[in-house]
Amino acid sequence: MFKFLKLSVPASILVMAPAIASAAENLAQDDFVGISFWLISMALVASTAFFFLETQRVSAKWKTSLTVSGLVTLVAAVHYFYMRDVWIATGETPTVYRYIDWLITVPLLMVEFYIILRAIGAVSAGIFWRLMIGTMVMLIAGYMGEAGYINAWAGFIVGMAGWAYILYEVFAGEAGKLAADKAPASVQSAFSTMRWIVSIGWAIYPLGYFFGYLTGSADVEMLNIIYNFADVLNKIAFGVIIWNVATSESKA
Ligand SMILES: *C/C=C(C)/C=C/C=C(C)/C=C/C1=C(C)CCCC1(C)C
Repeated sequence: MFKFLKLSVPASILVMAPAIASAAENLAQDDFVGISFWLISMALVASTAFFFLETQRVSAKWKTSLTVSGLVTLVAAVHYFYMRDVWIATGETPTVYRYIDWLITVPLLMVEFYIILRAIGAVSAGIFWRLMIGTMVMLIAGYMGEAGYINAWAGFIVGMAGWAYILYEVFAGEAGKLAADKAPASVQSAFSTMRWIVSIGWAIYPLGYFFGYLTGSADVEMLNIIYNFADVLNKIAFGVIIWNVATSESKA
């Protein structure tokens, strides 16, 4: 398994290299949105290599968590290559790629919550399904609203309800209680940072929806830069928090 990872990380980076190189010629010096897409795609590639390689350093029960963190940044890196190209070629917001990315990475981040809890003791499968249902309601409603299948406000309101349900589960529901009661101190602090990311960090996306689509007042450039840095926080920083607890718990 880890021999496979050792080989596959450099191999996957090599496979991505042509796509990385071809876009570089078209990137204008003053295209700061394009530059932010570029920077973040590279940061995501580097994070992926880092999380995968670090699985070798942590104890068995933490390996899955780090692997999932690496999958999140890997999936996002590939989407960022596409989004960067769309932006550079058209100057338009690559909405559909963002949603496809979210549809894969957000459930993986929810799986992460569940795995963290499982690493410290018995958890019910109900937690997993409730987090998953909240995620799906949030994203499907958001996409249907943005793509015009349903009323934009209806999509927003239903999506907000899905997010509220996730927040309820991680703060006050079974997941929240479990972490508060049973977890060692380092896991508790990681869990609490993770849930602040899910509330404050994730709030950036519905704000983008609100200002970008519902009221139409945001400018496209600002919106994309904000989304891009939100992804650094919610994907890379989220992974680093898990890496931190995984390495310190493995030493203990
Ligand atoms: C890595 C990507 C992440 C963490 C994306 C998260 C996306 C959201 C939290 C989106 C939330 C939305 C709502 C709460 C309301 C409806 C519109 C959405 C889908 C933008």
